Amino acid sequence: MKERAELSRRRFLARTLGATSALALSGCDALSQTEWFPKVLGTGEQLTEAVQHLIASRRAMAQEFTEADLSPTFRSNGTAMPASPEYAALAAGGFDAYRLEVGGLVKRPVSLSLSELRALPSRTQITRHDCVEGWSAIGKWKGARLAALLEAAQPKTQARFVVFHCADPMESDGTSPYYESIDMEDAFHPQTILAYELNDRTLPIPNGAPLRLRVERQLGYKHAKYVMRIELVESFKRIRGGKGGYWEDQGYEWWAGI
Ligand SMILES: Nc1nc2c(c(=O)[nH]1)N[C@H]1C(S)=C(S)[C@@H](COP(=O)(O)O)O[C@H]1N2
Ligand SMILES: [Mo]
Repeated sequence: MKERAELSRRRFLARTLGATSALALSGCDALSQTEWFPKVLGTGEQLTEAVQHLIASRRAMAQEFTEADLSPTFRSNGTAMPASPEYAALAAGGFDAYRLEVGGLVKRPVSLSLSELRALPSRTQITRHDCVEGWSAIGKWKGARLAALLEAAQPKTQARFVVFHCADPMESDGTSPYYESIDMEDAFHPQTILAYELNDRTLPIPNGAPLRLRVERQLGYKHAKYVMRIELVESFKRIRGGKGGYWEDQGYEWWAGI
């Protein structure tokens, strides 16, 4: 039974990830191992009750709402159209040429088109977005589970954080693209998705097309829009300002849990 599930899972991933990755998949057993994840869970056994509570609350689900609760419009904040020629070209082509790159501390770097991302296990959720600037909105998001993507890329044991590199430059000279990061606990949380739909429609450009992060127990600025590349790292030391995000480098908290 277990073997069968594993096989079909493998076939699914092989199909999803294309021929090159399929070759690599067949030669390697690591998919079924996801080595470091059980290790993280396993450490719970040696922890005090207080710490276990903390971990349990970190696994808790963010509140979900119903269609009746949806905000009439989901506003855009921050960048509404990335000011880069590369992004403009992608958008002009309906994002057909878009590929999400996943690299850094992974055993199997992957590169996925939007249709490949749509073929990954998905989740749909109606949640409330809270921005530190003092507004909230309830939206319905559909996207690929980040956990499924990471399982395909196989994080190395040293990987501690997932960094999201975005398309929008934050300086007028076209440099310093927006970026954000989360830890593995949030990365593997069931509500953490790479969304390609908002309110049953293709994700609009002002809300982060073609792909934006939803990390539902964190404040708005953690939800990276226009995600182009995902990098697994052990620390933020060598990344930009070293604080794990564009706003974090300007003094915002890295941990924006709510
Ligand atoms: N790439 C990128 N991601 C971003 C931002 C941004 O300016 N660029 N703004 C952040 C902030 S502060 C918020 S509140 C949300 C806004 O998402 P929305 O435009 O869908 O409302 O995106 C976050 N992610
Ligand atoms: Mo925000």
